[in-house]
Amino acid sequence: MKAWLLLFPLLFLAHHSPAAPPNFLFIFSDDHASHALSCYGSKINSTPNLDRIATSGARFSNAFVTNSICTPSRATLMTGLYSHRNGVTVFNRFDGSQPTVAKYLQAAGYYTGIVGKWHLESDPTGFDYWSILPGQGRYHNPEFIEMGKRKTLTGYVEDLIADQSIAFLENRPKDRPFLLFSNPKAPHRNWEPDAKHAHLYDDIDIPTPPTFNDDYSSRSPAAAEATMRIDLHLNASDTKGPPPPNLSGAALKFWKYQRFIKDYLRCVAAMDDNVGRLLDYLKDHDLLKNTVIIYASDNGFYLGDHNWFDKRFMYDPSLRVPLLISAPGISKPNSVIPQMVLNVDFAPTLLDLAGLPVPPQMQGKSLAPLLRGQSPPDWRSAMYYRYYHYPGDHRVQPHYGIRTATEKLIFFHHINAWEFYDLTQDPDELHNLINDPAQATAIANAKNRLILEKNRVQDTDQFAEAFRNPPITTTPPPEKVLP
Ligand SMILES: [Ca+2]
Repeated sequence: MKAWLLLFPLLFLAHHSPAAPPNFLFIFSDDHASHALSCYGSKINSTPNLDRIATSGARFSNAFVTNSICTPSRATLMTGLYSHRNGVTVFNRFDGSQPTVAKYLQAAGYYTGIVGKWHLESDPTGFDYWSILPGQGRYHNPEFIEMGKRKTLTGYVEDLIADQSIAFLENRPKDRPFLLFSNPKAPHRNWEPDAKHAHLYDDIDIPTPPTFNDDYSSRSPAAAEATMRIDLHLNASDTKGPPPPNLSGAALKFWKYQRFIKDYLRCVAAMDDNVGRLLDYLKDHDLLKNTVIIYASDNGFYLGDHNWFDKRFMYDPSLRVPLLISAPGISKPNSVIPQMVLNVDFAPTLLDLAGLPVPPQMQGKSLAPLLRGQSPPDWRSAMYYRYYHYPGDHRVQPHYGIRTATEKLIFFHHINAWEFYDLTQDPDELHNLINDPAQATAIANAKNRLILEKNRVQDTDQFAEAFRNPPITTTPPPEKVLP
């Protein structure tokens, strides 16, 4: 056993508050964009059960991920570390010998479990019980790996994940707090609905997003290179059959969008129903009063935004994720928290809410002060992002950048191309201002800020030097740099 793990129960005793530690139900879905939840103002669907979490607790209106793709985001959830620190930058195998939030909570006495999507290739560690989908898993009659043993279950994946999650809660030792990750597969590609929702939206057209016809004209070449366009790259498997032969141009694109978005939203609806089952279980067993409920997605998603499906790019539709937290006695009902929060914050938050110390290697911050309604004056005002997977499935150029409340700077380092967006004037990120002379000072400052943030999170690989090549002539803004 690792030395840190041996020490941890002692640390727990030292820091443990008099109140009983809370249970945790963490629902971590796959590719669910925040603009497909009604509590986030969705114009295209309704999520009544997810909205229950927002109503009883807090909705974070500026939650972002540090690498918008499945496997890396899951490694970050477990470790509280950026991809370059936990070793999972693309779809590589997670080194399960690392400290994780599950191990820390398990060592402190929690009964820990994970059901559903895992997607970290190595077997889960730090869990007393696990039943995971192999890889991406299947929507219908899926196989699970339960504690190392494969089993095939009959039914729809979202129902089966909720069934096993409820069984975990039923069978848990009742004298210990629990940590349960109940991780949906939905609404990941290729968006296969269940029979119950197969005809939802049959009689209506789903509206297209405002950036549906983005032509990428002001962007770097990276956008045009990506192979994730609604009109060009949704295939017959995605649309569940070939298009009518008489369609072309805008009409064909609209047809493909309808086929994609309706199935996507049907999968969301099935997931939302099962979130309701879990919430009902907690309610019926008097567990709501001492269970922290968290809902988040591993990344956002382009729902036709910029003529895309999928994620990866640092633009807001995939950078932003839904994050709902109901923490009894801590979060305020129906509250909205505007501060910039990241997926590196999830693990520290769980440990802090459990009354445990946040281990020094973790790179995120506990969200507990924000849940209490506080506004810490030193809260982060910029975030660092980095994407690695190229050519991958969709030829999205690797890039890194920073986002503040008002600006976004992106560097596609393989092709030495920059983009800069003024989010106050251009929230849809349609006008790349990198060559606008009026923005020269703002861009130079943003480049300096990018260096600071890159160093702050200790991302110091070979591309750091490539990045330093552009001349930087202005004084960096005042910034506290961590050692
Ligand atoms: Ca995902």
